[in-house]
Amino acid sequence: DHLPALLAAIPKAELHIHIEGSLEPEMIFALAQRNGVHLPYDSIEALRSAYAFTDLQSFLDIYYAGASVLLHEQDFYDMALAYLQRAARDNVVRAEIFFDPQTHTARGVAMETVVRGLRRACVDAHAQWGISAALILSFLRHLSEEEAFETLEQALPFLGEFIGVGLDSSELGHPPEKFARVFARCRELGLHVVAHAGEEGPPAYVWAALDVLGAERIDHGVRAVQDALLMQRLARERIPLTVCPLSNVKLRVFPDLARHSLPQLLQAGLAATINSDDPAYFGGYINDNFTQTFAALPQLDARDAWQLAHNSFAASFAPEADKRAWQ
Ligand code: ES4
Ligand code: ZN
Repeated sequence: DHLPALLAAIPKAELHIHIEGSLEPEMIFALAQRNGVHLPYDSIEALRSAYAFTDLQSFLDIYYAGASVLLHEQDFYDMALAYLQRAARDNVVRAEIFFDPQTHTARGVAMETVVRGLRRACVDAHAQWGISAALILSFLRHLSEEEAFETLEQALPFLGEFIGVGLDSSELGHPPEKFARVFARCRELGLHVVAHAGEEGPPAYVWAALDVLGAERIDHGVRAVQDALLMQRLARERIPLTVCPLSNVKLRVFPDLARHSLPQLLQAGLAATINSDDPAYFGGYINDNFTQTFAALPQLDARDAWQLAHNSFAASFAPEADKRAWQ
């Protein structure tokens, strides 16, 4: 069967990756040592064995603890460069990378430290491996809209350094409406707008992400299959969904890959893409997501693979000339 080799070799864009979720346990321990940060785990193995998630919140608690080792510009640079090198190996030619500034500014790390380190990695990765990379600032939805506005204020000096904003963290109880005004301001500033919706939350959160926030893409969105009218709209308007199959199984959105909604999404003509979300925590980078998903769902074939890769470029915020060249 040649499908796994094809899936690995196809050039693709990764549109849903949290850079803090690319921190491998080895790098968490190395940075903890370098920065003198105490970790509540005795070893790399002890940390890895804590990666037994039952839902989104149980993951987020460990993910935020892991990010506590990031203090200096060089830490953010090392993390992002390692991800981009690994992504280039998977034939990712374009990466649009989420970062969570509030996770760091809350610990006294300056916005400038975060953005400078991540941007320098994007520039160097492009020079070394030809990969095109851009940043998306993501607001934490479990925090207040006022805190999101403060974060936007801190990011204004760096408007040229990121291409858009997103919304992540604990979904249930934190609907898109909570951030209507800050997202309106972001749109006025000319930023692209995306939002996590329909991961653990209901289809109503996907509607609100589109109608209240003006989201151009929906991150996850896999619960849209529960709403036929929503499916029609997503298909008609070609609104991309950045799907993360291994994440969805680890966080129990689906019991296993064989019962993932991706085939239904593609069948309905939606612009779905495959992404890794938090590869260090969910057991695989983007090609692992492709190969394991296709192995579990035999109805997916080579044409679906080309469609998914095509969708990833069509959905990207890269310059149109680049998108044409990649497609
Ligand atoms: C996330 Cl899987 C997921 N969902 C929501 N927020 C997140 N932040 C990092 N990974
Ligand atoms: Zn995500």
